[in-house]
Amino acid sequence: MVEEISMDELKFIHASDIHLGSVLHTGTTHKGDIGEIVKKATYKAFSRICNHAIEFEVDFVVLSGDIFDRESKSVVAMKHFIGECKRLNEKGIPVYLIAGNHDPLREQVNIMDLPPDVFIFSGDEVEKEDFISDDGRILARLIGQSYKSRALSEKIHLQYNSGEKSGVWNIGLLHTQLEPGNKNYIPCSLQELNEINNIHYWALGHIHQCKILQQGLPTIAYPGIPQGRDFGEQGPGGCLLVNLVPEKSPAVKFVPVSPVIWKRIEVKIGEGNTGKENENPRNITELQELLYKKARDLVNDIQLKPQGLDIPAVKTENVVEGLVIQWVITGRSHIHNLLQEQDDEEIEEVLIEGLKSFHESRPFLWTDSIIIRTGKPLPDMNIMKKHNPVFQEIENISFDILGKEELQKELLEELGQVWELAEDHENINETKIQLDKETMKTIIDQARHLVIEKILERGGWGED
Ligand SMILES: [Mn+2]
Repeated sequence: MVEEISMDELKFIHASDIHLGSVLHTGTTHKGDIGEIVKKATYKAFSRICNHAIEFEVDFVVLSGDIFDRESKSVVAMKHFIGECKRLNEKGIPVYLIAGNHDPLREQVNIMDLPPDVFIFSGDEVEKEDFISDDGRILARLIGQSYKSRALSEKIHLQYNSGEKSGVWNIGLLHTQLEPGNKNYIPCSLQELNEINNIHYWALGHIHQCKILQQGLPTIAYPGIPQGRDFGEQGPGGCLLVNLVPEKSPAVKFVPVSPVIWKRIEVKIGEGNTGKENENPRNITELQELLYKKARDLVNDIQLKPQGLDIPAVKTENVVEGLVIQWVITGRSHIHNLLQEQDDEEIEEVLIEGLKSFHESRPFLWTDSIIIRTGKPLPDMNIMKKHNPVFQEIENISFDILGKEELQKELLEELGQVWELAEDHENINETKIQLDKETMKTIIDQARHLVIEKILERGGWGED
């Protein structure tokens, strides 16, 4: 589709969904150092993006929407943004940005003046802006359109064809959910993007998870949110460093910048873990010790690349200042009965108490919550299945539901109106419980175990 052309190398940073000025939902108001780190996290993440732009001597910075968190851009967020853009401009680095659904242009004028080399694409039509080299040649053409309101339902990408046949890198900025049926955030598909001529790199925004949807020409990528704000935005966030080299595939690297990382950690205890030291705690003290050891490992070995992302990460100094952790304790263990006898909140309080020293370490580790989802030890499932086919049947049904979409929809109806299977993450109904894949699996696993437990309680499982 895209012609190979001989032109200059180009290097730029692609970031999106900065959500400057939004708060991290850490639950409590933190005092002292942790409070400061949390409060400044989104600002710091953006400053680091700009630091890297300067350090890597990029040609320009591309921001694919939702730079701010609210339409009424807070003056503090705006001031920070302007300061950072000035810093880039002084180094000769321009900024190209589109407004997204969280910071649409509306009709209003900006509450503060922007530095000269910050280009905001129009909200009325698709615009093309040339990036020109010091010696006056056009090196790249940036193509984009801003959101004017909270939704953009036209297929604007169909007008992104640059018309240029060769000699110029074409970069498309698009803030989209990338779903053909989605009317709010530009109905669009991967195939449609591939069919637009001459775009070498699609700089997408809106999805908060870093995803390289396609490598080669064109490369299609979401950088994700640089600083997550809750457990829906787990793992290290960052931006993308993109190198466009003639006659080669674009080289894309992940650059971690999040000061704070959210992470849900499953700690599986009990049966099946007996081989591992200390992973079968017999009482609360041993469970405390196990969590302490896990916390220490987490702090000492922080992963700076999102899980499952298959591009290299730029090696940076350790940028993480803190971890916010939700512990989920699972597994079948004899400790289960002991935990059941106690008040959940009291158990949580005592376990969190055992992790308090990590508030002082850097990076800190803050325990948001501890969820206990343990079960009674069960006889060996394989032996049970051999003796009584009903256990095999139970397993088949639960695997069936996890694999078939129709069955999941049926299950949703059975579960009742408090549950919702939202496809559009921006239009989540806050009064409903989201049935994402992970939650669905947890419910089905728990249901399966409950059924098995009940059968066993009623006496025997066909054991001779
Ligand atoms: Mn968005």
